[in-house]
Amino acid sequence: MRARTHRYTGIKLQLLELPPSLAALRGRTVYAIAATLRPETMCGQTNCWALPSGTYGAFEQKPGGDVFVCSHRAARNMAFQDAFAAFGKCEVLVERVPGSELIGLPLRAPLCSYEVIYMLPLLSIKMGKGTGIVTSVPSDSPDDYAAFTELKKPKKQEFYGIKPEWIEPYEPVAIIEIAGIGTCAAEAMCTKLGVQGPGDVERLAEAHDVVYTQGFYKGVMVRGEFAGRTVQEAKPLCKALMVAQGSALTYLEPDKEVISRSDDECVVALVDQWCARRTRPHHGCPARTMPCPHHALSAPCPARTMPCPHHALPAPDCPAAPAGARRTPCSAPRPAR
Ligand code: ANZ
Repeated sequence: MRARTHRYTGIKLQLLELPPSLAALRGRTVYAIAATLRPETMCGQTNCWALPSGTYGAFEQKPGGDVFVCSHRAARNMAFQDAFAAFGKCEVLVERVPGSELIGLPLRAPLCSYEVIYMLPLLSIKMGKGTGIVTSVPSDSPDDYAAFTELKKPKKQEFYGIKPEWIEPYEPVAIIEIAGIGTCAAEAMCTKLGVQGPGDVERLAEAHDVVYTQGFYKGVMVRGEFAGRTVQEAKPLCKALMVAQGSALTYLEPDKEVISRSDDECVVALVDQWCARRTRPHHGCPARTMPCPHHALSAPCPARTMPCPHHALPAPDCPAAPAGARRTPCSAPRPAR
């Protein structure tokens, strides 16, 4: 089984109030970190989701600095990617932050069209994916649209103990126009396919595939800093903007659970490591190193480190690599010699 990596953007949603478990952190800047693969959709946020039965932690970015609330698993991955003061270590300020305590907290979210949004419950959150906190864009995510629409029902609000003011003033925001579908593609596809609600997994999966694919290839931004640009253009621009503002970070994690021989759960670590492919090309000559795809040289990249052939990530010291790239993230085992 070969694991790949997911490169998430961790969106920093500032907690404007602290729950009882975080009371000792009063006066500190505390962020819920939501993992997304769609940074270009952040101007469409209407709320954030947490798992009420989930357990989160609070982690200090550096001594006296900002505090991140996310799953322990995500914090461990981040710790091996220079997100915290010491490589490989996360300073746990609060071990147990119950998801139920996060529900109803007001948040300030980057690039969001609403000044304040609220944390709401979502039962389909997987604690083994991303940070366990998900920012909600009902205009372009069918899953968010179905869950958001469900929580607009007074009976559901009563059931989950949700105050109407946490959801009623909020509506999906038109942010991307997709030719043939329109703006608010999630609503359009859920209606077209007759999605019955958040539990209608099959139809939601179909809507998800259509909205994601069509949005990626045909979508044009109609709101925000990059209005007029295609989704493909806006994606890296929005991400870079938020990272430059300090309102987001990039982090990677394995796309599936990887357990080592010592029975530890593996993380993605930024390490000074050369990944060399030793497979034989078709003409039978052993290939010792990979040429750098940026330079398209037949010899190895002149830079200090090589791109990892498992993940095809750019060489950090390669002139074509994005600014800030330092080391080669690689979660794959070294090829056998
Ligand atoms: C904002 C957003 C906007 C998202 C948008 C999607 C569409 P997939 O969809 O499988 O490729 N996500 C992140 N962590 C999650 C978790 N622990 N449990 C459930 N869902 C989670 O995965 C990427 C998307 O899954 C992420 O991007 C996040 O929702 C959701 F128009 O963020 B997205």
